[in-house]
Amino acid sequence: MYLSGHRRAMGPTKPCSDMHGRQICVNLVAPTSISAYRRPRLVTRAQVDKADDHAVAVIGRHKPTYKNANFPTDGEGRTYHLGTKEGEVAPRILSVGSVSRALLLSKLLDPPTPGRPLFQRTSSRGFLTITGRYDGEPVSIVSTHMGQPNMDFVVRENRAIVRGQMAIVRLGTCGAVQRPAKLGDLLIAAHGSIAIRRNPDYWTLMDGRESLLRASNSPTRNGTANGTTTTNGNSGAATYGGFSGPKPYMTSLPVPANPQLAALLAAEAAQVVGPDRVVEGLNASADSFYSSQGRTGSDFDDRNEGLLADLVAAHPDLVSLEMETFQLLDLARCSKGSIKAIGMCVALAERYSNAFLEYHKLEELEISGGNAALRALAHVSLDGPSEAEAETLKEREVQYVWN
Ligand code: R1P
Ligand code: URA
Repeated sequence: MYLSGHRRAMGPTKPCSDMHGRQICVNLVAPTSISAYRRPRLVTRAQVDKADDHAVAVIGRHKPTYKNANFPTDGEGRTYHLGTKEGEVAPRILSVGSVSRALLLSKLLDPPTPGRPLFQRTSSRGFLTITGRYDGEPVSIVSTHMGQPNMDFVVRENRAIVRGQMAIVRLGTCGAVQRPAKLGDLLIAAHGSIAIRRNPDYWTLMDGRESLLRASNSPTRNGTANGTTTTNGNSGAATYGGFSGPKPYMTSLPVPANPQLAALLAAEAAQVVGPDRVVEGLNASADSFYSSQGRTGSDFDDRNEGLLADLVAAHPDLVSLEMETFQLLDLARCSKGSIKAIGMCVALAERYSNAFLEYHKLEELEISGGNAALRALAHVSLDGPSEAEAETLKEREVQYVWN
């Protein structure tokens, strides 16, 4: 017997095991009556099995047992979030934001041999990996979803199952922050990337700060006496009437891109869309699409009205603003030389004019950018596995899905 929840808009529950082998309940997307979620009820095994008959999908259920809490993999060696194992992912990876972009760009891969379709796997967390060849070279396309934590999963879990040096190119969408970057251009993070983070301490400490300000009643550095500062720039504190306090948004120092991959990608992109549609510069990756990218509104107290202007003043070469490139370049920088990485984005929004790209143009540019990125990936030089690693791989008889 299992205790079913009573939350609104949820179907019946089904027992399954969590990563520690404990029984937990998960929701089934199945028809249910209103009375089913008014109060907790006991569900029998038979009812659960019956409910399963109607189930359309159960998302997020992990059947396998994971062993190592430090870096969980299942009995087959599949990673916890991406669900792939050694031999299924190529050392050359194209990371894209959405599943639809991954599927679209998989059409650019070399045609699979009859009877051997491209390798495709979707993990229980919705990460899609497609592996095939481009210009004869094994490549994988991975849908990374949104935000820096998802890029962290993609880079670390793929690093764990791929041998030898890797190359990762992100093809995303972004906002164009200033000219010369224009709507529909391909913006390459050749100058690296900075991170922008909303700083909750600014709001946490606001009450104390405002009383200090009232007491001192004096204007502030980079701000105003009523505390509506929108100061930005490198980490550090703003001063409020002589007292230090945090700023609402923090920016990191730049992390570099791989210069070889950046140059290859820029050349390939220029071939595909023309040099006047390719802009190389600095990227900024924010921890939100809204406040930390300087999008304003009246529902929240965001204190970000001056964010974009401050960013541009501090970084004259800033061209693109999105949400993942920083994490990719930062991990590549910390990968002990084992990952070459670069990011390129289609300018989907012009932040200085408020224009937004039409959908059909985006798809065309995703294809152009995809071709350029795949060509750069296929042709960048990478060191293969060490001799010792190659020997171990042979002994373990790893099967490669692209062979
Ligand atoms: C926000 O809409 C998403 O679009 C951008 C941002 O980085 C964020 O992931 O990239 P993708 O189009 O690759 O998802
Ligand atoms: N993606 C972002 O993160 N920002 C934009 O402005 C457009 C796409």
